[in-house]
Amino acid sequence: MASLTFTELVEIIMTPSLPVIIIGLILILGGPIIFHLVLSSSSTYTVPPSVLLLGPDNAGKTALLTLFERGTKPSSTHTSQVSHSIELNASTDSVTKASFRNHDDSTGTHTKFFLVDTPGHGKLRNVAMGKLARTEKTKAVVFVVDAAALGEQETIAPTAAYLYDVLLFLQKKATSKGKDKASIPVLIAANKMDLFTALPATMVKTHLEVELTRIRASRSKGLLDSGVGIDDVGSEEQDGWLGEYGSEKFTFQQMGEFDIDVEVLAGSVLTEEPGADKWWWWIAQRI
Ligand SMILES: Nc1nc2c(ncn2[C@@H]2O[C@H](COP(=O)(O)OP(=O)(O)OP(=O)(O)O)[C@@H](O)[C@H]2O)c(=O)[nH]1
Ligand SMILES: [Mg+2]
Repeated sequence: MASLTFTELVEIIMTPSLPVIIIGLILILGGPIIFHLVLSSSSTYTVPPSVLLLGPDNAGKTALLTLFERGTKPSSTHTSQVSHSIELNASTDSVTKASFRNHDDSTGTHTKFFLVDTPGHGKLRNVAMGKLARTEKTKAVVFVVDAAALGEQETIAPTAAYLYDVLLFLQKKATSKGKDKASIPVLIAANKMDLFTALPATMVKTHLEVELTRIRASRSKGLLDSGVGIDDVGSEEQDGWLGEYGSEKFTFQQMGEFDIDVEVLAGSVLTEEPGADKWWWWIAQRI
């Protein structure tokens, strides 16, 4: 057996016998499957995560995307009518911390991700919500608001209404049973802090919470006031309720029940101070 010559070996392989046929079949059929598994598990073949820029029109989404893309403040932007996505690299290394200006990705570890700009106009809301519903691998949502205009009722009402829809969508996604179940964190980027009318982050937060509470009450059609107890309410009504069911006031903290982290951070696209570094850092930590 030990002195098996080459011709003898070839003879054994070429003789049609059951083991040889079985091994041959396994190689032919299993090869492509193994090859596929190896390829699909390697990182080069996976789609980078996405971060969605949402928020009403004129909030500064496109300006922010341009700043992150070029590293310099944008000169002018137009109202967006379509979604636009760019590829960026973020790093959580302390050296390159918060530096979207540093486009040199030779140092440290970087994570590639897509930043997706959406149109904010109410008539194009379906485009943005469609992106939210369809974009696979959405890792985070950045909801940009104009903090300088948020003190006015004409701005806060539509802004909060949009935010309500986004948070409710994410809440449903977090409680869904399907395989697309996910808890996506939300950053409320309080933009335009350079303007003197800008509300500080804490006020942006409370103003939005008050308005979201109002919207929640009106959308529940006064259900709780009508004498129907919480226990009598069907699951359908509960599904449309944002945050802790039956609570009097909505707070962003209630989204924690669904593992959804909501944070409000102040900044500005057009000036260095306070700048957009905090937002970049927030994104870098979540992708
Ligand atoms: N003062 C000030 N103005 C800003 C800031 N960021 C953006 N803007 C201005 O706000 C306006 C709207 O910015 P965009 O980026 O076009 O707004 P958008 O959110 O993309 O709006 P839509 O595309 O309509 O949804 C532009 O004139 C910007 O120059 C900021 O931090 N400070
Ligand atoms: Mg835009």
